[in-house]
Amino acid sequence: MISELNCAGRKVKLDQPRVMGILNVTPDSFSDGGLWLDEDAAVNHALAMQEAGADIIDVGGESTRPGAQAVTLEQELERVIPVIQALASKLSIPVSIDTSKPEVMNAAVAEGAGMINDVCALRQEGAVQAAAELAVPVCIMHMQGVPRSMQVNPVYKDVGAEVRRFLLERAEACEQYGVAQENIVLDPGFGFGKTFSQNIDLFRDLPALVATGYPVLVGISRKAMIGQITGRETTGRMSGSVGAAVLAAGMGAAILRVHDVEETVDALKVVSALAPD
Ligand code: YH5
Repeated sequence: MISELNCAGRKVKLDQPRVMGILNVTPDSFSDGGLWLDEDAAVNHALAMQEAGADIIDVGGESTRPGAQAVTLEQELERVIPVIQALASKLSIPVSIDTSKPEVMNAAVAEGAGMINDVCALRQEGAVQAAAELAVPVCIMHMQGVPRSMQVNPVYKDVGAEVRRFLLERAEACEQYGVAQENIVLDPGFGFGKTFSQNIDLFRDLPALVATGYPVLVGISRKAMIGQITGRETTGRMSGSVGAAVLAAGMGAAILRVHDVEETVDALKVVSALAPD
C-alpha cells in the first residue's frame, strides 16, 4: 500500500481520499468546451479549485471524449505548456499533465508538472521511457480501442477482471522499464470503450482493483453514465457526480478526478465525519 505520492517534491498523502480538479485547455471539450482556453481564465480556475480544496490540478490539452479527433503535438504543447508554467509557480499543490505524448510529458515536467495522467497507459512510442526518466507519479488508465471509435461496440466477457488484468500487466511493463512501483496509480477508465452496463459492472468491481494495492484513481465526473442514471445533460450532472465520487471513495478509491471540486470536497468531509468506523 502506497501512503504518499511525491509529485516532483510536492507530496500528496493518501491517508484519505484526494481530489483532482479538472482543468481543460481544449477548445472542443464536451463538458466545458473552450471556457478556460484563455490562459488567465485557466489559471484563475485552477487557483479557485485549489482554494476549494483540490489536492492536484489535472491539465489536459487533448480532448479524449468519444469521437474526438487527435490533436497535433504542436497544438497540444501550445495549449498546455504556458498554462503549466503559470500554474507551477502560482499553485502550492501539484500539477498533473493529462497527455499520451512523451514530448508533452517531458516539456510539462520541465516546466513544473509533478504528475503524468495518461489515458493510453504509456503505450505510445517512447512514453514509458519518458515516464521512467521523469520519475514522477503516473496514472495509467484502461481504454478499449481509441477515442474516435471506442464507443462503437465495446465487448468484454468480464469487464472488471479484464480491466484489472490489463492494468496489472501495464504496471508490470512500466516497472520493467524503470517506473518506480510507488509512482504508479491505476484507473479503470470509466467511459473509455465501455457501455452503460459495463461501466456499472466496472464500478461495482472497484474493491477488487483497490485490493491490488496500487492507488486507484476514479474519473466519473459529468460522464455519460451519470447522465444515463439521472436523465440529465452535462451541466446538470453535479449532484450525481458527487454521489458517485463519494461512493467510489468509500469503496477505496484514492483519488477522485472531478469538475466540481468544492462540492466534492464538502461531501467527502461530511461523509468522513459522520461515517461509522
Ligand atoms: C478518466 O476517467 N477522463 S477526459 C465526457 C464528459 C465528461 C467528462 C460527456 N481524462 C479521465 O473527463 N483521465 C478524461 O461528458 C481522464 N481518468 C483519467 N485518469 C473525459 C472526461 C469527460 C468526458
